[in-house]
Amino acid sequence: MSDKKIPTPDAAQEPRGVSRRTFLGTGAVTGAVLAGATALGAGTFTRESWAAAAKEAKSKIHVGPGELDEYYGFWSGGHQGEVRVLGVPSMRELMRIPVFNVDSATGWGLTNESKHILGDSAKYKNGDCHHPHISMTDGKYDGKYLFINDKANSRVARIRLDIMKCDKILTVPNVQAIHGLRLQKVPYTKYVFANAEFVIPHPNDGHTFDLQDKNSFTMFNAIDAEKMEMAFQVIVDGNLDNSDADYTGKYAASTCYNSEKAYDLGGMMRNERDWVVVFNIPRIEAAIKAGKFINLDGSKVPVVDGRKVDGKDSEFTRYIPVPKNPHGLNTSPDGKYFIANGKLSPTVSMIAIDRLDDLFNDRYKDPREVIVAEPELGLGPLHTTFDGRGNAYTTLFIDSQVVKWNMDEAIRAYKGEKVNYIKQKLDVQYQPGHNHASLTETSDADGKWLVVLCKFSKDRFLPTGPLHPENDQLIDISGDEMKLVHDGPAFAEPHDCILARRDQIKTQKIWNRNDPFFADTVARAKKDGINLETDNKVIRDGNKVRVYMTSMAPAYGLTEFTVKQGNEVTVTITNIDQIEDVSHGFVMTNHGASMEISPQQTSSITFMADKPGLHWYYCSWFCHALHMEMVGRMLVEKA
Ligand code: CUK
Ligand code: CUA
Ligand code: CA
Repeated sequence: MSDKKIPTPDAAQEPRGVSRRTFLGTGAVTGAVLAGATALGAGTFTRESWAAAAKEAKSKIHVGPGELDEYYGFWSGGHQGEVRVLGVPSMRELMRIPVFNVDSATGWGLTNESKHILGDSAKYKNGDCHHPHISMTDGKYDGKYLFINDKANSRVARIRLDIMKCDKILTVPNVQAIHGLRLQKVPYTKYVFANAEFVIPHPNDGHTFDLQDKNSFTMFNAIDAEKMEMAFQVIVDGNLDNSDADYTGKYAASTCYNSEKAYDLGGMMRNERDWVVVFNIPRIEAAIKAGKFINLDGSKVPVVDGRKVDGKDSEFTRYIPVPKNPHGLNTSPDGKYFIANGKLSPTVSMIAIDRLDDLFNDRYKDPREVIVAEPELGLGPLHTTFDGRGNAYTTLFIDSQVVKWNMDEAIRAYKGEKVNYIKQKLDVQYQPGHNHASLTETSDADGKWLVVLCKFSKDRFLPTGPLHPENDQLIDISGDEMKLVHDGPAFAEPHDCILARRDQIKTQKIWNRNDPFFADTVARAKKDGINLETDNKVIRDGNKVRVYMTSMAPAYGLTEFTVKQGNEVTVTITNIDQIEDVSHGFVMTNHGASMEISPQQTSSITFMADKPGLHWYYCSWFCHALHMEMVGRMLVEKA
């Protein structure tokens, strides 16, 4: 592998004279396990061709002042813990939605409303999100919710797309590291499928390090999307990485890279094949309905066992051997295939979904009979996306390329026909993980734009010190040839994104006063006898002081209130402005308190009045010519 010749951009693209291949030294690291990969030319670059391409690209992605983008993009914020909203093709960042993090501007993680949503997990200030997915009806985005996983603290969050705020967070019990997340597509998103990556002992009470024991396992999890409660869990062999669901509502599938259940790197690469595990959702539902389930380690969630016993399959699962440490799992938008991306094998494996009924009815001698093609694409295939015209686009992490290939031709080649299923290889900069084509997860896949999320940006942007941004590249796939049109720096580390047509997302312009987002606060005010839209009052309840006020540009309803040192103060503000875009804020200086109050929203925050003295509070969102003057004072009297 190490002698494979990779064409590199000219010196202008390689200002520090480092080739990307020597830069990562990947040949040396993975050469042994990747032997047998094909080497295909990637095209060559000249200064002129880059300049010409750049000019053409500019005209494609230019969204002029005042014009709107065609697509919403929702980007995972990786281990930064948030979701970012981008416009595509301009790649302009429109909004950030805090989820598994603390956000100073909106007060997420600080306000009572957000802490209520964070629940038990409010104690965690970190998160690691990977996979944002939009709810569907009949295999098309319905624009209602976006779901995202938190690998770091084993959570799944839901974002309401009408207000672009997180409204539910669930910690999945008895597992570690929720990684893969996908939604049921058909008939609608009843379940969020979220798989846990790491094998742990059960009960995990400190009694053992032993992962080979039969009581050490991980689970595939289904969450009721509407209630955001656990629906069921399935014990599996090996571990689980990424998942997807089919277009019949019957099957979901996950990749497993650690069939070895190994503790060490070498061990996890020991087997030539790991597997894709397929879940039969109706059979699991039927077993649970019939009461044939167990509960695990003090949780009430129904659990079924999807492991093999003495080599015999359970009724719930089938294990399809695929090479080697597979990573991404992607359903083609025609509903025909699950595609497992080989990672340590240069191949992807195409599983025919219409053979899964027969697989579950034990009509095949070898479970690999459901595999209809295993095309060789290049080094380090991680994720595949689709244009709806029969082509697939797979990221090659090690080759730093996206390869476009044709699915039907790959199937013909697998049958022995001489056909070159590879259409094009395009260099990306550098080391791509996920890629995502517009509407690819739905039957609407429209083959217009492809976003490629590169893990390394190296020389593509002005240097920012030892920590580099990632590079989210936009590729035009509307023609026969893929064309790179934009480099977009992104902070830690998007992993994945999703694109929806702008007409598929419908947002509210201002808050509805009956919104459940702040219903608890409204209920508490009611108990205090407060009319939130009109009252400016201080309620004293022992050591607790509840301050209610309105806000209307450029003034708070209360500009002075007095508390005693040691009081726990809750400030509740209702923004009675009805004008779109007039958001106010509330910051109590030197108290760590900050929040957003958008038009018709009620927000509240609680802090300790521990310092005697006069303390100013001010509006933090620029709302009016007299925004600086939108202030008030809290007097804290000595105890
Ligand atoms: S994973 Cu990061 S590149 Cu978490 Cu979807 Cu594949
Ligand atoms: Cu209100 Cu600034
Ligand atoms: Ca393995």
